[in-house]
Amino acid sequence: MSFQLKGKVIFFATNNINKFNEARRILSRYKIAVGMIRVKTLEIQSESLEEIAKTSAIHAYKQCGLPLIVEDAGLFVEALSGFPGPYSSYVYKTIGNEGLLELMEKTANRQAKFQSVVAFFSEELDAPICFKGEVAGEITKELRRESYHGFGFDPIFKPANSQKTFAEMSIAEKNKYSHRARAFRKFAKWYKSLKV
Ligand code: ITT
Repeated sequence: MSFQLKGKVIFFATNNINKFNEARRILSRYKIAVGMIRVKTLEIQSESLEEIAKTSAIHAYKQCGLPLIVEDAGLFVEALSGFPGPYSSYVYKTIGNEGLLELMEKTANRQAKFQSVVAFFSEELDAPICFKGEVAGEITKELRRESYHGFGFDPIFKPANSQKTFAEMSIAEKNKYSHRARAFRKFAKWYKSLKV
């Protein structure tokens, strides 16, 4: 496969500036230039983050014809059988962090994980290519967001081997652990390995 892309700007189709800022920091380490575009992403209902990310990437590409990334992420809580998972966005908007903590009030098992799927699509590809990242951790007992940096479920998620929640970390610190950073690093390594 011959790629014309190397050295060009790629685009991250998202409406979430926090996701963009985290990704940009990772990609800059690999000298990959990224721009944010707010095309309308089509989020199908599916149990699979990969299916959601791939469908969104094709949908976004049809609108702008640019080499782009769509990322779909979710929080999977063990004691809730993986809920909210692919429904994280909806659950965050409706019951939010307080609602999730309430659901887990009497739950001793606090194990949870974040997953991220980065889907990249460009004219050189027949189908989007996906890269996955995951981080295990636990749901805290209360909101912890001193000097709040993050977004979404960051105030209630503490990655394993850390004393801090994601919301208590700078972007650089969060990127040492996060699902998103892991997926974007995999993407960056693949992208840098392409032949011109
Ligand atoms: P897009 O426009 O890119 O779709 P989004 O905010 O809807 O942005 P996702 O669908 O990938 O993002 O994520 C679903 C929800 O999961 C999101 O709204 C957050 O509440 C939560 N989430 C994802 N990644 C997170 C992270 O790193 N920290 C905290 N919450 C996160």
